[in-house]
Amino acid sequence: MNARISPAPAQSDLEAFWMPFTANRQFKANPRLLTRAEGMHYWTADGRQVIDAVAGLWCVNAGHGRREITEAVTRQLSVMEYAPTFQMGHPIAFELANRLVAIAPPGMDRVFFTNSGSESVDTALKIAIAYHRARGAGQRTRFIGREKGYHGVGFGGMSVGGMVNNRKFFGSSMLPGVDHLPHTLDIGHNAFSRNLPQWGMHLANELERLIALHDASTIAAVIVEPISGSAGVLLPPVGYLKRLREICDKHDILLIFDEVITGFGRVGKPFAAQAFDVTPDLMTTAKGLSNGAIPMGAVFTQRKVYEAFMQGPENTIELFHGYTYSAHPVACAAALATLDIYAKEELLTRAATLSSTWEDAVHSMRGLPNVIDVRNYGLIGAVELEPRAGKPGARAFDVFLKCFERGVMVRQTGDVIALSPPLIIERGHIAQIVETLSQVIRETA
Ligand code: PXG
Repeated sequence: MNARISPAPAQSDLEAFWMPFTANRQFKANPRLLTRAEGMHYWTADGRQVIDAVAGLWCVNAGHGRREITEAVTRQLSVMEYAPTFQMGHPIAFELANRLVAIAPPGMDRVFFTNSGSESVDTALKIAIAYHRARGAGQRTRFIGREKGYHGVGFGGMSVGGMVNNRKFFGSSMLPGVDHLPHTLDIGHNAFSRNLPQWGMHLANELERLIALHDASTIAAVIVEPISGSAGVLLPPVGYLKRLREICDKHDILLIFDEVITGFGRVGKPFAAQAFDVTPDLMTTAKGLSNGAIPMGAVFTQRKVYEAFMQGPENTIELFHGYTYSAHPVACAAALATLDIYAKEELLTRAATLSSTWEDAVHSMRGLPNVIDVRNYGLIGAVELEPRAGKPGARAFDVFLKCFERGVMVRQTGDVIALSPPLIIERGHIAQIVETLSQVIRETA
């Protein structure tokens, strides 16, 4: 049980908080307030139980209210609430890095800690540029991202990202020299594919075209999400990621996988790199790392990346980058307790065990009114709806609202309903989520 359950604020008390990625006025006129969470569920301020079909925001992979995490955090707070990691260290930071390396793809055995996915992305981009510089290729400063990519909201992540609304309001305040691959969603060819779509591997060859345009000698790294989450679950066609890896290798360009969503069991292996058998040079993570309980992120790198910095006199700082809260002891304690739960309950592979049940359940929504595509992989699902004429996103937003009223929290992005439940989900929960969502889609004109 949570120790503190806040009373619901009065409507007039909602003004001061400028809410992120939210229609503030619409929300504040009709707030949806969560006050307690346990297992697969939230409870609302008015006492309703709501099943969590999105793991908070793709982060609470081990489910809510995990006592082991609460106890680890409480213990750490009482022993040492904070310690710096600039020219100082504390033991559990090193322990956590070692534990993470043990589940990481082969060779990815160095870890840089951050506090969020956005910070992980900006860290990885900076490491990529500095890596090339350290090797005498300081002219390699360009990045290649992808249309519809989401890499957080820092200036770096925004620049390599490809979600138009996240970019257009900020004018030309982007990193220079960024280009974008085409995205891989093609409903014409791939509607209702199960797992990875067969069509579209050739889209990776667009990277060769961009390299020919800019010249490989100017490009530091390619960054993609193995599976795009925020833009509405975009899957990599069979063979696509391997092809990106081959092209990057050929041109000495670093490959960054943004695994903020796909990391920590979402796709049936600890990381998508392992599920797809493609190892990047850098991997950005956050969210499931600490089960969402305490903010934390981590960038994994291949040893060769780290080693490129470990040159020159030993008393030089090799990377002029870091955060006051890098490897915050309380976040480390939360992450260690999270990893213990993942190991004990075999949660990092549970999505693979459940994926065929999950796949059948989400694909049962094919044929419902306005459903133009269903996509799935691991414990990720997406239902794409035909947009209402002239009102993009409105139909899916109505579906999201009605689901919430009926006790199911889903995520809406554009005309897509995205599902990414905690990995502790049971078959009965899957049935409840899909039944409610199906009923609501049927009723939503
Ligand atoms: N990279 C990826 C791939 C992400 O999905 C970030 C970076 C940024 O992480 P932070 O911790 O800075 O938010 C993300 C975040 C959604 C949704 O609705 C997705 C995210 C955040 C909020 C909502 O799909 N992903």
